[in-house]
Amino acid sequence: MIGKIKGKRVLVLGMGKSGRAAVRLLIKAGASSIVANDRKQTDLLLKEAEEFLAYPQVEIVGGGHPQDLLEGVSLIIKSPGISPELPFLKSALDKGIPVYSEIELAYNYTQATIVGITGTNGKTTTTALIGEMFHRQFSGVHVAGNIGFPLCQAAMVASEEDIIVAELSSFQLEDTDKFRVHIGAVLNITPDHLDYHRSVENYIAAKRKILDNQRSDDWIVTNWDDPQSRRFKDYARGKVLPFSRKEELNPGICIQDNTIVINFFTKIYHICSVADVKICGLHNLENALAAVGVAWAAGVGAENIVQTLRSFPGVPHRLEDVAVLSGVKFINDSKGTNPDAVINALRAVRGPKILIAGGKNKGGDFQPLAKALREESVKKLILLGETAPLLVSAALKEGFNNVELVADIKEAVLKAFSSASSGDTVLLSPACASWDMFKNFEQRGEEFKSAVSLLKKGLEKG
Ligand code: UMA
Repeated sequence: MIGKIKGKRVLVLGMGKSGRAAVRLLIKAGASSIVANDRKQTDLLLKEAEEFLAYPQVEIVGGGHPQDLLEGVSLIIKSPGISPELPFLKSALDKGIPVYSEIELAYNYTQATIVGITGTNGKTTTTALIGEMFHRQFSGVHVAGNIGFPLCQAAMVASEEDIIVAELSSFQLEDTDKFRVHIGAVLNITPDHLDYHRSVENYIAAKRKILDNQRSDDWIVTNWDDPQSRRFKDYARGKVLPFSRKEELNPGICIQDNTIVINFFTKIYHICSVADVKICGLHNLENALAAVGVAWAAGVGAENIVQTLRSFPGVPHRLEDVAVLSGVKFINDSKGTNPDAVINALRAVRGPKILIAGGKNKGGDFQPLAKALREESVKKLILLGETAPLLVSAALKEGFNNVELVADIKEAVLKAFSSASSGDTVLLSPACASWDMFKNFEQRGEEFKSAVSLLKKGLEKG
């Protein structure tokens, strides 16, 4: 348990978005001294953490994680992306210094109600969708977490009456202790981040921490069609509200006669037709069902739920329409960072496709994706990044040999366009993390969009 911050010496590990937000919160909470530590070189770090130079209690230490930094430290706040295998963290634990994630620090500080969404795929879309539904119904709604706005940042501005809708990654959940969500959602669980968690079991255990500390009047909304998510009901301490697009459930959110229905024992609410949901694809229908469950459990009215489902366009870098050039459609799905996400994207996009994939390896199995290539009308596979050779051999094993390797996104776009015919779709959906070639998935998606826009200009010039 973190407990009182006042008077403590706290080390914040990693000075990315979440680390910097944690330092801000610690300053506000009255920590006596704060060590802002990152492996980045000190001169670069000083530029990025410049805002803290005005605070004498903050010591900025770059260039690595030397052991002597642990002297006198009461606790460590770890940035989510930092590997738990880091020797510095092991030494801290040996010395009895507790390590918590940035979301635990946020929880320790805030009195606001937290609604949390986890799962392997669809978290960002569902979090944003729930955020929209809540915004229509309540004032004081903050959308935060893995979606890109650190929970500590939201915690600092949220009042007791406010609601924080938080996207929660396994990295964030792993180092929690007292963190509690009033309403949680589990969208689906397939192997991901195995390089970080080392085993599927550890990955699932981290996700399952969303249930820890829930009380009998809390809720867990979980995907009944997904075996791993279904199992969460066995560990639930609060009320379980399952959702399914395949089975009729009561209690539960399901589809009856093409209508989204909430069944809660004797109460039945017909929400809207499946066709009213603006975001496309079966995986997005599941995200919509989860959002309906969370919103209903929170007390959002049916009209606000329906209006949002009808108008919500999706989030950037998730099946984002970019352009149509000479009849060829370009879609940016840069956030498709594991094989399952890409299979979902391929299913959601109709017609022949040219897939651009590859990036940093997270230890996933590419064989199911390779198998789906032909089934989902992929004409050609264009590969880049660290995993390109692995993807080539997975594709060849399935007898798919229309594969081409490229050096960067710009070349990928040009090659894809020259191989495409009118009516085809060029889909960037990498199945891998971006960190081998880009700062993050957003940068990868933006480079894709710029390359498409350059191509457009070239075509216009003739
Ligand atoms: N660092 C060290 N030592 C190390 C490793 C890294 O000091 O051994 C430093 C780096 O130099 C860098 C900092 O740690 O300065 C980066 O920390 P971070 O990777 O935790 O990144 P943040 O900028 O804090 O962003 C994090 C999340 N990043 C990850 O989980 C990898 C963001 O999720 C999140 O939006 C943000 O906090 C706010 O909550 C991104 C993500 O890719 C989108 N998430 C994964 C995913 O969705 O698959 C889980």
